[in-house]
Amino acid sequence: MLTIYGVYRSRASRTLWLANELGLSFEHVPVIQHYRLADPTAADAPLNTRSPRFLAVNPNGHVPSIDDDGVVLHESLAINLYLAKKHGGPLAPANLAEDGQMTMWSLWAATEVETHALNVLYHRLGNPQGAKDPALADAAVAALRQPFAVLDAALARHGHPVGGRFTVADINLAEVVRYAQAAPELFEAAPRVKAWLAACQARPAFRKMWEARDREPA
Ligand SMILES: N[C@@H](CCC(=O)N[C@@H](CS)C(=O)NCC(=O)O)C(=O)O
Repeated sequence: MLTIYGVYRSRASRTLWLANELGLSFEHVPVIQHYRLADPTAADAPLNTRSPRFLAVNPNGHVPSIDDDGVVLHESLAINLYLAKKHGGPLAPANLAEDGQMTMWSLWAATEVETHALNVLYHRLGNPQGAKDPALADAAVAALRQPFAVLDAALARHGHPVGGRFTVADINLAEVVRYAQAAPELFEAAPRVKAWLAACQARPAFRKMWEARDREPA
């Protein structure tokens, strides 16, 4: 049995989307970020990233985590690579070269894009008024121009980052690039990235994840 820990409004969305793509049945345990609660230690607090019961699963205190018949994994992008490879099919690497490319793009998303993209999200959209720093958002947009050009060029070659088809690499990349959507100027300058992300987000498995996310309290 596969258990996925983490609310939809977290990086667990990546794994929940992938699980939908693969048609997996799973138990969803909606662990919420502790900082979204007034008192995460209160007796009646919902299961959160500081709950002892969750820390026993992931001592890092972050979501997502999975327990796949005793295989306990953390790190959203690594979880997705593992599940794709375990279940095979078109989402998974067809050979070692594709495996390397999928790992490369996933690490690229985490190291070259994610921090800047989150700064765009928080400082243009997510943070409350007064905690938004427009200069920080603009600096993040500037830092993302080069990675967006790199991804745009890769998509120009094959339509997808790996193998000329939709794979787990698309999911891992799309879920990180999504955070920068509050900067339309980045997407106007990288039209293939814009079209590719729209196609990723039009997939029924993404829509199913997003609708469940919308049903969760903000
Ligand atoms: N690199 C990790 C980051 C995990 C992470 O920071 N998750 C956030 C939610 S999106 C979290 O659990 N925050 C709650 C906390 O730090 O208590 C991954 O990709 O899984």
